[in-house]
Amino acid sequence: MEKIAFVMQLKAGHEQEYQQRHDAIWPELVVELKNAGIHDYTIFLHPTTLQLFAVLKRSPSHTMDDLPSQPIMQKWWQAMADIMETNADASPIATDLTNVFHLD
Ligand code: RM4
Repeated sequence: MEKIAFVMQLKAGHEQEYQQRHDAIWPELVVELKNAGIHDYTIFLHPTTLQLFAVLKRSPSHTMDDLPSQPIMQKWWQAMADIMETNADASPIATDLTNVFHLD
């Protein structure tokens, strides 16, 4: 199981809205993410920079690379685009992080 982390960016003034939308995450999106081999997916919000720190585990046979072409993923990204910094296709701008330390 591989653990990866990346950072996204929330737009100012949308902290509560971001929380509420994830509290009500679509069950079909959860199924899609799990089917892609994702487990133990957490997003933390930085209180002042509004960076969204995401960390997740993925199975060796994960299909995360196919997620951007899945209709439910595209629909979620479209629905989130008003409160996140996004690319032209509405996917969130995400910067992959380098793992520099781990303690089991
Ligand atoms: C985030 C963002 C990510 C998605 C999670 C569930 O706000 O859209 O791409 O994986 O939600």
